[in-house]
Amino acid sequence: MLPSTTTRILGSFLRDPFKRIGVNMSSSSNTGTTASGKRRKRLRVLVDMDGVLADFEGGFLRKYRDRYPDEPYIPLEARRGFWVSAQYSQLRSDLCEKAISIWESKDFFSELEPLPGGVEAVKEMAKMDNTDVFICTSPIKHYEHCPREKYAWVEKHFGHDFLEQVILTRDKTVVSGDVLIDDKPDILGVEPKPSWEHILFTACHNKHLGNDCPHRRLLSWDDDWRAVLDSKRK
Ligand code: DGP
Ligand code: MG
Repeated sequence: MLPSTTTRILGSFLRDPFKRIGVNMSSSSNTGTTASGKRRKRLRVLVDMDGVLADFEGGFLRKYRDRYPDEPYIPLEARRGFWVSAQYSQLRSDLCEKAISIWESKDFFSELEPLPGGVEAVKEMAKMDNTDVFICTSPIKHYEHCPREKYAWVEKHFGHDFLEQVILTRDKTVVSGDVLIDDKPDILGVEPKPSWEHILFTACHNKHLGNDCPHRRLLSWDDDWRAVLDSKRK
């Protein structure tokens, strides 16, 4: 009898052998073929999760107010700066820890609501010719719940197979891609020249940034993300 892991792996391969082979071959060469038989480079799109697909800010504020109803809070219109804890600590120093306690709690990441249109857009991208899509997300360092719940969130909204497309990293500069759609204004890491163009996804904490921010923007998933992808195919 085969050991159960072998049976499971064999089972998933037999369910969809051609898709898996096709994905692996095309990804490794990073090329596709046009109707005229010419080789064409595949586009690799990296999509951030918190603040782009999952409503981190809305989920945080709701749970913070539920847990600390008598404490002051920052409405979403007044959010400034990427780090939520930094702004809460400016409001009152002890609120920093209270803010952190919210996203370190069990079920915080798995219960985040999807941001409007994001899941649909990524599903559409993933079906486009010559396009590989990955969800590229930084887990918090308090790892008890966050990494598992991020996978659970992707499975719930995209299905089990899409777990193949998840990249968990604290340093997105070392991940290669053509484009990274992300709400963090400054994405820094060990690689000074990442391969991707950063498209800044508008969020409550970054919408006031003007010329300080050099990146092209996606205002929401209603904005023309298809045109952004097309601009990178040329
Ligand atoms: P990403 O969206 O991949 O850039 O991930 C950033 C994570 O950091 C996301 O889970 C939101 C979270 N975050 C937001 N504000 C703070 C903060 O003040 N402190 C910490 N530790 N994490 C924060
Ligand atoms: Mg983000």
